[in-house]
Formats: sequence, structure tokens, C-alpha cells
Amino acid sequence: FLSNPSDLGVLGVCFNRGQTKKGVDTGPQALIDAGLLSQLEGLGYTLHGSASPTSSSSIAVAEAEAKKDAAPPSHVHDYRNLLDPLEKEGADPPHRNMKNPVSVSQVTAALSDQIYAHASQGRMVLTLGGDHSIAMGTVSGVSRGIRSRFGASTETALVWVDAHADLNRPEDSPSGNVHGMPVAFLTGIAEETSSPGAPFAWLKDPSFRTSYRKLVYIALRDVDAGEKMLLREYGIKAFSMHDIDRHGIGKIMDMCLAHIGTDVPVHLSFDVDALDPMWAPSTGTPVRGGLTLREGDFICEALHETGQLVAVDLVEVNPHLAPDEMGKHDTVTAGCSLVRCALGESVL
Ligand code: HAR
Ligand code: MN
Ligand code: MN
Ligand code: MN
Repeated sequence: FLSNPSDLGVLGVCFNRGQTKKGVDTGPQALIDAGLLSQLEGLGYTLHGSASPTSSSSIAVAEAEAKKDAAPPSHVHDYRNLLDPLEKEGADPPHRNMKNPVSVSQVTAALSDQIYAHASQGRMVLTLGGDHSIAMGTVSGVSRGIRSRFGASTETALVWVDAHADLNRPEDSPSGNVHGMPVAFLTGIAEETSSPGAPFAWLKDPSFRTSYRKLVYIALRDVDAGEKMLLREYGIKAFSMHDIDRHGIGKIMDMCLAHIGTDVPVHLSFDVDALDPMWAPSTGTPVRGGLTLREGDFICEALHETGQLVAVDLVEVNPHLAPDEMGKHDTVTAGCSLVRCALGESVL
């Protein structure tokens, strides 16, 4: 599915407004400072940055790229031009129980365009978060890019590796944090029904959507009551930590790939809190009983081996929440390892 398999679009998304803890916006730089980008060049990739978006409109990225005086492409983006006007008290009030709805909607819409620019050229796309709300931008941008190349009926499968399902509809969310909702919007299980300019109304375009039939969860262990109902109601494929304990990660990946099929491109969205806090303590919502780092790496390797991977997200690394220096180092190192495995490090 990649026309340029060694060309890699890289986006560091310094964004934290999908939840309320400070520091997750420094995740991308911490991963880069640990040497991730040179490690990827060592695997043979040519890295491509993006122009900074100037607004959330669909044509903004193309226009910025066309402009001669635009800032040069960069791997790391803070979306300040979008966020600064929303910074003052009361500028981004809750909407349908969602916190920071306009901030999240505008940044993810702009990100979706940046991702699309890479995916539509047949590049692999790597996104470093940032909280998991940014997947609204990455997954929609990839879905759209793949459809532009292979036709509207070509769906991209989504493998969501996470302690959490991130499937809350806004009104069902216990926290109002949008990083617990991206899958609901991406699949259309939650939908913005009010005016066209309302937060996340842009995600209603069918070409941005992911089918819940092509969604697979791995490593779930902290799922809200409303999310459990939706998983059952829609028959979504989900492998919990209980399933992994029972079958082993090898069998789980066989079942995961059997569900997806060999004929579809795959987007991997990996929340570092899928790992046990022993391996990744520096994250906003750690949950005991998670994956070992080796199991996480195996998931990434198994997906890489299919040759179907078109995009990888690594999110929720929060260096500010480290219990100590070692916890921060371990989390960042684990994140780098997951990304390298997804991009082919262990292939002999
Ligand atoms: N389910 C809870 C909520 O909606 C917590 C989920 C968010 N935590 C994450 N995302 N790190 O995976 O608030
Ligand atoms: Mn998540
Ligand atoms: Mn999570
Ligand atoms: Mn919970």
C-alpha cells in the first residue's frame, strides 16, 4: 500500500488539551532527544517534515506549502497559531460535556490535513504525541489519503493498542476529556449533530471515517461501562489483557490479523499506557496489569511483518509525570523501541 516504502512523514504533535495534565505536549521532543529520528534513519528511512498549518481549513496546508516565504517543513509542531487565541479564560468552554472542544477540534483538523499530505503521496506516516485525542487527526488523515489513492471504498483498518478503549461518546464520558473519545468520533459512533461549524463536525465527511468492523483493540483493561455497552452493541473486536493472558500474544496477533484480513492497509495507534507501568510509568493514566515491553514490541513487529502498515501513532508519553528520572528514561526508551519495531527494526 506504500508507493514510497522508505519515505517516512514524521509529525511531532505537541498537544495536551485532550486531557488536563500538563506535560504530554513535551512527549515528541523527549522521544526525538532520545535519538528516535536518527534511529529511524539508521533503519533506512528518509524523513519528511510538514509545513505548519496556518488555520484549520482543508486548503490551509496546500496554501502554506505553495507560499515561498512559508516556514520550512518541520518534524515538530505546537499549533500555537490555532491555540493562542483560545488560551484566555472562557475562550473554549465545554460543549456537550467535552473539555477544550474548539482547541481539540481545530488542532486535529489541521493535523488531519498534514497527515493527508503524506499519506496521499504513498508515504508511511509516523506521529508522536501528544495526548490520544490527536488520533482524530491522524486516523482521519490516513483514511482520506488511502481513499484518494485506492478509491472511496478502500477502508483502512485501525489497530488501537491501549489500556483504554477511548470510545466514549461525549455525553457518556466520566471525565469530559476528549482523549477518551477519538474512536467514537472516527467511527461515527459519536457524531456532531449540530451546526456545520461545531467542534468535530468536520469529521462527518465519510472519507475521513473508519469502519468499526475494521477496528481491533489490544491490551484493554480500564474500560468504562458505557464503552463496554458500545463494544458489545457494535460487535467490535477487542482483545483485553485477560485474553492476552489466556492465549499469549502470538495467538492474539494471529486472531487480530485474521480479523483485519490481508487486503487492507493498517493504521497502528499505540497508547504507551498499554504497557505495564513497570515499563512505561510516565503517562497520564497508568493502569496496572499491562503489556510487557516485549509484548508491545511483538505487536508492532507482527504488524510490520504484514507489509500492510501505512501509519503509526505513539501517544501519551508524558515526561513530566515520571516518578523519577529512571521512570522517565524507561518510558521514552520504551516508546522509541515500539516505533522502531513497527518500522521494521527486528526483521532479519
Ligand atoms: N475512559 C476514561 C475517560 O474517558 C479514561 C480514558 C483516557 N485515558 C487515556 N486514553 N489515556 O487512552 O476519561
Ligand atoms: Mn488512548
Ligand atoms: Mn490509554
Ligand atoms: Mn476508568
